Amino acid sequence: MTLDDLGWNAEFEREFAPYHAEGLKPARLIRDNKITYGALLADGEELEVTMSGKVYHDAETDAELPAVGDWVALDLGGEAGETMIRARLARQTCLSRKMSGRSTEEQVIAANVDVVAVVTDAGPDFSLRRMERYFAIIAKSRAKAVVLVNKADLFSEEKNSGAADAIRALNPEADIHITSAAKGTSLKVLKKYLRRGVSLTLVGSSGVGKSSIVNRILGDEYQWTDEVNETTGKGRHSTTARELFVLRGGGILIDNPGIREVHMWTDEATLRERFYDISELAEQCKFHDCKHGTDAGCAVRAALAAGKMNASRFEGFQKLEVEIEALRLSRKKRAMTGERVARREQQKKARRFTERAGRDNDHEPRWRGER
Ligand SMILES: Nc1nc2c(ncn2[C@@H]2O[C@H](COP(=O)(O)OP(=O)(O)OP(=O)(O)O)[C@@H](O)[C@H]2O)c(=O)[nH]1
Ligand SMILES: [Mg+2]
Ligand SMILES: [Zn+2]
Repeated sequence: MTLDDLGWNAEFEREFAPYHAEGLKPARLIRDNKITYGALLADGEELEVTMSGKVYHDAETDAELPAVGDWVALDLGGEAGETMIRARLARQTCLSRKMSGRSTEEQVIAANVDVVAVVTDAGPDFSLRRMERYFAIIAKSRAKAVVLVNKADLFSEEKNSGAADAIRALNPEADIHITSAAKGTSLKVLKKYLRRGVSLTLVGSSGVGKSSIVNRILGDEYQWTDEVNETTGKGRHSTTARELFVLRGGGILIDNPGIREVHMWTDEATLRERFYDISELAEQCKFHDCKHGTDAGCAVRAALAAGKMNASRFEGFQKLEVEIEALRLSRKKRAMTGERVARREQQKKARRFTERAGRDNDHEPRWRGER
């Protein structure tokens, strides 16, 4: 493997020159482990890395922190044997979305991507309004827009082509393909984009088949996907961190966790508040730790069955704990990095103090002598 296989180019090379002089190594981030990152080096070696305090401090917003797809300068001989991200190269493209609500913060979905493939289906996931939003963020990213109307095996040909036509009408510049990850139909069209050094990322709602498509292309069950959830009719959450795969035949695939309507950058109370009615209902469930799935005496499912509750609201409620967990992890990452910085500052201070004390001692006899 070479850097070019990972998407390296002359522009990155130029920007990296000063880091090269410092003995730092270029690497591409392939996984966000929340506290650490997975990084891929030119020789194909994969390392677990942490960001330096400087990188953390220089980032004025979360969006400026390293993200999957970013090129970084690594210090392989960091203190205590840690491999450190010393700098992040400028993003040539960047797929991100604005946080909803008051916050103006941006969340990076994938950095340095050439093609963004939005995965949807002609059935329950189909929404032209949501597709509009995807097209808007892709346009901003400067990547090429592709749409995969997946799960074609589940719907009639008319329904699939009707969905594709409606999407095409929204954005004539986008490439629209009808696919089935289950049957392996039409996934070869993706090969057309996946040339050496080209990065393609898959986005879309949870359960539309992004990981299944990645699996198909990788040709093995690299990623875990679950059977369809009997309550929601969707696949259970499987992808939790973004993952970048370098294909043997050339090209780079970036899988993503499903993009939820509820964003995870708000606070826990606000997240819970949105579903206070369901939370109250849940208190009437027979079991205290009811998962509202197959547990007996579930008040939430009873309300759902009685048509007293909107199914999509229930789905949102079910994802709530996942959202909250994600929120906690991102907080923890910030806190831990903060602690790391604080510890280092303390060490520096201690060192300065010792040095000064040493200097004072040196001076002491002379000072006495002068007196
Ligand atoms: N019938 C049919 N089922 C599919 C197809 N593609 C995926 N599935 C099923 O849909 C479910 C969800 O698929 P995943 O690939 O995990 O979906 P995902 O988009 O990666 O979901 P998240 O990781 O949660 O965002 C699984 O049970 C898949 O087997 C398809 O083309 N046809
Ligand atoms: Mg997935
Ligand atoms: Zn319940």
